[in-house]
Formats: sequence, structure tokens, C-alpha cells
Amino acid sequence: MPTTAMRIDIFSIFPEMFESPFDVSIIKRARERELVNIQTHNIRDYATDKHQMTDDTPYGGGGGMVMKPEPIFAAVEAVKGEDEAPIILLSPQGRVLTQTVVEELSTHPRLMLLCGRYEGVDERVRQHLATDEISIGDYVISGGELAAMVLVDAVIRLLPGALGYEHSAAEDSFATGILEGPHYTRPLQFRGWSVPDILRSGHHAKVAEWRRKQALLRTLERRPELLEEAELTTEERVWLREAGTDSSGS
Ligand code: 9D3
Repeated sequence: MPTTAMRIDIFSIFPEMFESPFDVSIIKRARERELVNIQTHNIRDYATDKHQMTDDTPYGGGGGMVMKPEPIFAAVEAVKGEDEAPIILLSPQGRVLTQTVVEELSTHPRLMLLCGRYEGVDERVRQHLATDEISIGDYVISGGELAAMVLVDAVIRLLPGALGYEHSAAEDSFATGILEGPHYTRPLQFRGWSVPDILRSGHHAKVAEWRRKQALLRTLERRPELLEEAELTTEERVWLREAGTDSSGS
């Protein structure tokens, strides 16, 4: 039974940035299937002065520009209507986006995303308009737009029907809590590098065990902190401890 599409409103002074990323692959298909209705809004259209200014110099001095509050409030108020929806400011000071946060966001019927530029937005947007503030990680990007695209992509993948039957979001790395192991396809031999024999053995149970162990080893090597929270069996924890103290390495 098809349910009503999640609606996502995005507010930006560069709405054209969203066109091609949202017109390919899984997001395109989700939009075509009406699983999601994405609307971008140009904040500049809501500026009322004759130059349609969306930014101004900071009170107190210093370099850079700050996004003015009036056009942002006007844009959100014009679009919002009566519906309840989180108003998420993408900002370097927000809580960091994780798969758990994505899962929570995916349960809302509507999201409103505010993308800042310059040094950021006037503090009154943060205090009196936004209901949530999210960062995509501890590095500096030039504005909230790419962060909003990351958030939208991650959320859409979780909407029922967004992924083909060939792939389940529940199997995604991070959804399972550990990293994925290696994948191989043809050719069997490539520049002298071969595919592990086990994957051609036809022993499905042994293949599954090998894959699970490869995933655990990779997580131990690269992201050991993930293992603390991951759902592992007692046998797997014992095996990993032996693997971790094994002087032969990997
Ligand atoms: C943290 C750097 N700021 C003080 C010098 C200036 C600044 C740089 C870039 C302020 C805002 C921005 C634009 N970045 C975002 O709007 C942003 C962001 C990010 O930079 N990193 C991770 N997640 C996000 S979400 C929005």
C-alpha cells in the first residue's frame, strides 16, 4: 500500500546546486515513485529590499558576512503552512549526523532544511526558527547545501521502496554497526590478483562465515571503537580477541 510521500523543503540562496544530484540514481527513482517530494526555495526571493540582500556585515565588526534573518524567516513562514515539521539548520556547530540521527529523521513526514552560507546565519535564526541543528562532520565546507544533500540522500535510502530488492538498507554498513568486508566480481584473475577461492567454493555457509569474519577484521583494524556498540555474538567476540592478539597479523 503506497503511503504519502515524505516532503522535504530546502531553503538556500543556491537552489540550483540541488538539481543534478537529486536527478540521478536512487533519489531520482524515489522522486519518480513519489516516495519523496523535494521542494527547493530561493531565500533571495523573500528579500524585500531593492537589491534583494540576503547577507550583511557582522555587528561588532570582524571579517566576513552573516545571513540576514528576515528573508530566512519570511521564506520558511511562506512555505510552512500548518504542518508540524522539524526545521533543521545545517551548521558546523550542530550535532553530528550519524545513521541513528538519519533513522530518526526518516520517521518524520516532513523536513525543512535551512542552508547557510558565508560565516553563518544570524543567531536569531538558530534561536527562534530552527528546531534542530546538524553538522555532517568535523571539517569545513563552504555552506549548508552539500550537507543538506548528504542528509537527504541518507534519509531517502531509508524510505520504504527507495532501494531495489537487490539491496536492503538494513544490510548497510553502519546500519549493522560494523564495516563491510571485501567484494569481488569478474574477472577471476585481474593483473595477477585473484579472487579468494572460498567465494567460488559454492559452500554458502562457509562463504557467509568468511564474509562476516572479514568484516569483523576490517572493523577491528580501521574502526575498533565501532565494535563496542556492535551486535556481536559471544563466539565472535572471542574470535576477535584472538585475532586482535594474534602476532601473525592479517
Ligand atoms: C567553522 C568555521 N567557521 C569559523 C571560521 C566559519 C565557517 C565556515 C564554513 C562557517 C560556516 C561555514 C559553512 N559550513 C556550513 O554551513 C556547514 C557545515 C560545515 O562546514 N561542516 C560540516 N557540516 C556542516 S553543515 C553546514
